[in-house]
Amino acid sequence: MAKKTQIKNILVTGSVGQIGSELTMALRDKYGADNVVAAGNRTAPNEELKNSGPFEWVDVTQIMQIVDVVRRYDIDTIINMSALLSAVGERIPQKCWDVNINGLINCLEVARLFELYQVLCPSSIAVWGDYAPLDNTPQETVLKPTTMYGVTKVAGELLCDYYVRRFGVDARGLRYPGIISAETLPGGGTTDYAVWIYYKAIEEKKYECFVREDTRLPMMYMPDCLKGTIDLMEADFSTLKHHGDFNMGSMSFSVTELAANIKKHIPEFECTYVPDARQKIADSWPSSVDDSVAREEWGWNPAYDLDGMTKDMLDKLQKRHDEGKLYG
Ligand code: AKB
Repeated sequence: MAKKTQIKNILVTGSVGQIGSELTMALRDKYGADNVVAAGNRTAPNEELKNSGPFEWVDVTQIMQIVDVVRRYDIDTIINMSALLSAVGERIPQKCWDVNINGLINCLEVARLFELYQVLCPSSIAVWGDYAPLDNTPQETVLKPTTMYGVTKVAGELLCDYYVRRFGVDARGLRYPGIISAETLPGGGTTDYAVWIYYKAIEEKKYECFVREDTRLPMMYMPDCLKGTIDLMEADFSTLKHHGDFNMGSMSFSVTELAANIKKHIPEFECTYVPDARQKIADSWPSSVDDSVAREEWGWNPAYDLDGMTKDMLDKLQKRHDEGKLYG
């Protein structure tokens, strides 16, 4: 079997999720609908995802299910978006480990055995915890997460780097901040409040936020997330000194600032605060990250700021609300 040398046929696991669904559509636009296989496990795909290209059921913890799709579609690149996020991971930590780590090592093993071109698996700001500087968190610093999700993301980064060094597998990853988008709702994360606030502002003109008003976390708008992910996928491997762990910054704001930004468009909007268990998770994460390494090594350069994102989010959600399909 010859080693695959380019991106041609892509498998996106976890394609039904918030990022996976939009990433699949962006990749279908770029690489051709038939060349991007969307895979999900249990949650049904929406009509657009199902009807725009191939869809397969794949449980990433079952390596033979990955092998089967890789063989049938001659896959060269796996984008592993399957993951349990921080809040749900605290409820079922063993399952979080199973999906996030056994699922990832299965993708890496398939890449090694079938000599695939590349595996990309996102990491997260959840890799940090106690002892890391919380402002402008550097690329290289202490990784001591306090959640199972964070533990799996640190282990996942190390696994990717190990497969690069030990087996020559091209494995890449970026530390996503909270991702904000208007298409597919997020599920099970701590940063989900930054998406729900927009939906509720349109629907009810009020939102009860599950973290304190002074909570400040790194965030990013989906178009930047898609662009950054595809740019890293397409970067020349020989220019990369890092592999599975690129810091990726964009914007950073407190909930008070986010609510005030929405109020500029919807003056009657009111946000109230009832912090729950997710506050502790948010408090363990940085407020901003230093992404100079990603900028240097593969040209990372986000386009959106808070004003631009808020306008775009509210325009999109208002249009859907007016058509009676805010939630799809
Ligand atoms: C979460 O909140 O768990 C995720 C993340 C920051 O990785 N959105």
